[in-house]
Amino acid sequence: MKITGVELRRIAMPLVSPFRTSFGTETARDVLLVRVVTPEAEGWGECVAMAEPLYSSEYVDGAAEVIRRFLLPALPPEVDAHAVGRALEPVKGHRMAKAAVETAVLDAQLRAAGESFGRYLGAVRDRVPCGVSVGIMDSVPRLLDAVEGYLAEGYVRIKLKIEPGWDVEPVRAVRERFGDAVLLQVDANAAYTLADAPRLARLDAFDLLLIEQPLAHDDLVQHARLARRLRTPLCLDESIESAAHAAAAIELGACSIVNIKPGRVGGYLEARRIHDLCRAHGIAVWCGGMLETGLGRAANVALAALPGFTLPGDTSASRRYFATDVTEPFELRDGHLDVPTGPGLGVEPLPEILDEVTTSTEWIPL
Ligand code: OSB
Ligand code: MG
Repeated sequence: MKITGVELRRIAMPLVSPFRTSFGTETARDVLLVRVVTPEAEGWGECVAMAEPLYSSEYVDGAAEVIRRFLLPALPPEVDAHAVGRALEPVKGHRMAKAAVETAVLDAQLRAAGESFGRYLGAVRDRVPCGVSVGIMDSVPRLLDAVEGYLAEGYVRIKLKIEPGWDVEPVRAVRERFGDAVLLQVDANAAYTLADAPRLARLDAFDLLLIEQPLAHDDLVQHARLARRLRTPLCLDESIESAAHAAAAIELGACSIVNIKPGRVGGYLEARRIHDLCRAHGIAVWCGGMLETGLGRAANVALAALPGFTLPGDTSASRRYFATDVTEPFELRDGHLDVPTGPGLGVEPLPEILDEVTTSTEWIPL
């Protein structure tokens, strides 16, 4: 495919409620969308970088800059999704920026070929079970109300965000109120150190599916030490930036479960490699999220339909995040989302809504 040009579009998406994690509070998503235009088709890629470099070192202004200044100029005249990864290899890091470009090219390529993301990636299911990530709240009663609402909507698994001072008590309260049958897990976003091992071991009493990323992103060795001191399975998110990181984590015994976020690892092709590697090693994976709009969500849901995704993902319905999504909303049916079947992402941005939320556009001819 020959790319005519690329549009970088920024949209502002208010969240339905503030989302607090150990690294900060989000009240709106500032999203960078990449639209690749070719003579045959257009493709969309949603960049998952957040406004500030708190979850990882990437941030949305930086991603836009690296895309316009280094990534687009590195693309060869003829591209497909695999060629994008190879061409961008010399640029170190910036995986969220690279993922957005590769996803847009893959979407254009698949739309031109009439093939869906799910089919291309190797989906084996037509719908996926959905969990929900519940932020840190001001009080335990507020948390219980939020969890009650999500369970009533049909979510099949609850993830509680935790941090020092908000861990054992909220977990105990949710277990006491909703019982042992609820699939429950926690995510610390790197807020602890190995010195907190005794505190984290107290979570063993609550039969959690997993503890996600308790320690720093660059500390696989200490995660391996911690894993040996906990009964609850350890899952890594921030630490896994590539298949090579996943291989190292598995070899070290730093985790027994991996949260795969395509944006964090440089795209859906690398995400699939991680899935394949984990599957071969008996490591369960699930699909994480970065508060995506319907565009990013469509591809995540397709990925989550691969055979190794044996745990429910953070692939929640549109209304968990936004009053109005930029695509037709993803809606929960019986705790599941349907995998889109149309060409490419299988969803389209709704032009009027997209225009309403757009804060800037930039056209870059190639
Ligand atoms: O650590 O999984 C995380 C959202 C933003 C950044 C990091 C994380 C999250 C979530 C929400 O937990 C996942 C989602 O529902 O999209
Ligand atoms: Mg996480």
